Amino acid sequence: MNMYSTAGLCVHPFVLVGTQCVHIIPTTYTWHEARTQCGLVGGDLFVVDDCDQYHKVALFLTEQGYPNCWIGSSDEAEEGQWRWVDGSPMTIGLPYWSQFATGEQEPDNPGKQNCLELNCAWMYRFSSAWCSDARRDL
Ligand SMILES: [Ca+2]
Ligand SMILES: [Ca+2]
Repeated sequence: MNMYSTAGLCVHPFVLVGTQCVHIIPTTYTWHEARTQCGLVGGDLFVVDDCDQYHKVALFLTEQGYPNCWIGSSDEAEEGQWRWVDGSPMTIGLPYWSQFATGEQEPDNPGKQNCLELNCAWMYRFSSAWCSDARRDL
C-alpha cells in the first residue's frame, strides 16, 4: 500500500521508494480485504501513474524477493476499464501488462479476473487476477 509522505518522510512501517511511502502487508488477503487493511493504517492499495516510479518499486520488490501482491486497480465497475482506487484511469498500460510465452497478453479472462496484481514471475508486471484470491498487498 502507499500513503503520501510529508516532506519526504515516511511513518514506520512505511519506507520511501522513489517518491512514495510504501509498505507490504505480509498476511494474505482477498483484494477487497487487502484494501480494508490498508485503510486501517491510513493508506490505500498501491497506485502508480509514473513509469519511472513504477520501475523503482518493481526493483524494490525484486530486491526483497516478494511474491505476487495486490495493487490498487480493478475493472469491477466496468469490464475492461481499469481504474486506480483513487478514481484515476490507468495511464501506464502497455507494455506493463504481463505477456505469456504463448504471446497472450494480460489482462486475460475478461469478466472473471477483475483485480490487479503485480506478478513476480513476470518482473512484477500487471496481471488481472480473481479478486477472491489471497495475496499480499502493496
Ligand atoms: Ca476484468
Ligand atoms: Ca490474468
